[in-house]
Amino acid sequence: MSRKPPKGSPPSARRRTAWRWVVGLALIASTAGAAFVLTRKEPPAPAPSTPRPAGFLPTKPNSAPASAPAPDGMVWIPGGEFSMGSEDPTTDSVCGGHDPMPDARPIHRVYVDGFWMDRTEVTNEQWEKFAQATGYVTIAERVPTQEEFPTAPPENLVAGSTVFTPTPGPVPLHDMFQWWRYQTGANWRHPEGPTADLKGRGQYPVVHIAYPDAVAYAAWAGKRLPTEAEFEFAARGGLSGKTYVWGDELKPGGKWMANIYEGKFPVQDTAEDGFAGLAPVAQFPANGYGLHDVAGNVWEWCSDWYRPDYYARLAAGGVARNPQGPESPWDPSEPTEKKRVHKGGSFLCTDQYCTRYMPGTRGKGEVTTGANHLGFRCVRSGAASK
Ligand SMILES: [Ca+2]
Ligand SMILES: [Cu+2]
Repeated sequence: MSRKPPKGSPPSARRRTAWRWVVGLALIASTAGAAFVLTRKEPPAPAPSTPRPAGFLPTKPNSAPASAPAPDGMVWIPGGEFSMGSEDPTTDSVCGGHDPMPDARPIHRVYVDGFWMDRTEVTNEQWEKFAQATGYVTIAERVPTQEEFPTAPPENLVAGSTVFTPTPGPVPLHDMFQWWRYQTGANWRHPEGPTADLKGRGQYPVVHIAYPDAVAYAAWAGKRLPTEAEFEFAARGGLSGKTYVWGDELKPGGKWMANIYEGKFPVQDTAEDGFAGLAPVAQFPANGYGLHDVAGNVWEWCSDWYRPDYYARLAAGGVARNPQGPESPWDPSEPTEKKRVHKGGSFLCTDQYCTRYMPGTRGKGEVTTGANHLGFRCVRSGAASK
């Protein structure tokens, strides 16, 4: 097993604060290798108490239609029973790409109630309305205090966020700090740093959003964040066990279906899909449920805590009904960080490094850490479960 850092996610932290100062630590953690630790230290899966499917079974959507007209900008996701997770990448059907993903196995049966989901990622324009209406200040905009970080040198207590920067030439892909930097003054209004602005970017997904920021927006909008199971049910669009949210072919009919990364990672994005970096929302075809960008563009927050062994625990209990995630977070590669699940991958996803734009895969992120490839969308419970 090769040694790899967590794929696709920015360096953790409250690292955002004393980022440069703790980078050394995180670096040790990441080069120690998430994959290595996962395979070595993950507790064995509990013995299944009921027989469970060895692979993907058909999705059985609920037949009940939506009980009300769709809220503005949302679509009805019928809910139902489906198979969640990724194939073992050593088998023919490589759902996880070239990247071993023990945390996305075993494939297990899950049932979710029907719900409404935003058709697109939350945009800058939508976030601006929220910020104007409420005066909400995101975590990336707040100056970290000495109280929060008693041991950090005062000069490191600066507001900012994590920004992707292409490298001048090819680099070994085991060290994400080569292409992630802590950028002073980066936040949703200034995605690449103080000199960047949102002119012409109203329809781009809002980025540099930490988990509590997304929760605050959702509450204001009368919505909530999706659970991981809801996100995956919705992203699969009624299909089962397909590699991509649109099917098994990366480019059906030669057409790109998502904003991901082409060219040599992380040196140059050749933008064959039309976009180097972020794209405005809904530039690619919707999936089977009418959702755009549930693969690629920006990672999206889910409400579940992250644990690598959660799927194994669920699989042991038969069909999991409306799972809400484990009671507490645990990431063996950074055991002191509290992480929640990210889904959907981003404009940085590529077969060369991270294939987690595939629907059965999982991302994770420390809750106060934003980045310029991380956003969210909201859901609203259906009438039945209100
Ligand atoms: Ca792209
Ligand atoms: Cu990725």
